[in-house]
Amino acid sequence: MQKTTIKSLGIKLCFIAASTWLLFSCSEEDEVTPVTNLSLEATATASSTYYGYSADNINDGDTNTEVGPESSWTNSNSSTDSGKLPQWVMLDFGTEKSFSRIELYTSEDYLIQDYQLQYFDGVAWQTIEDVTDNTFLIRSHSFDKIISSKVRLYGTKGPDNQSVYVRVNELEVWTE
Ligand SMILES: [Ca+2]
Repeated sequence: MQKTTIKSLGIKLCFIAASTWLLFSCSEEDEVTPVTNLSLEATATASSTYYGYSADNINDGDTNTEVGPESSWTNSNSSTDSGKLPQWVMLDFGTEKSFSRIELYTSEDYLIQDYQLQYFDGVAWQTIEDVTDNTFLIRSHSFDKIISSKVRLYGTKGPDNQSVYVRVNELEVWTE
């Protein structure tokens, strides 16, 4: 799902009636805030990662939903303590950002089922959305504006055919 980015216009707009050359409006336009996917400038890390997979796949701008190490992140081997659910994958913006929509792309035929989207309030993680029994390959989450420097997906259940692995192919965090 490609979103259009509106370029910021910091220019003075003047409208001139061509027929009379009469200036009837000349005003400073409020700066247009571009709708931005903050994820692309964020750093991605995870609580654990399966061999060959990468947290970097969740914010590389590629919304391919194919299953596999080339396209997604998943937690490490579930037979080890470090790979057991819950597991998380996080985006760190570096500074506080304002956002109100998150788009999740998971893996075809291996949909993440149960997860929370969370933000860091400076002290603790707070839940934005608590999703159970997800059946969407691509799922949109809209909410009241949040200001935070970090967002994470906290995964608690993968697909029925591999419930111990939670898979994320892309996590977009939009300013609006
Ligand atoms: Ca990706």
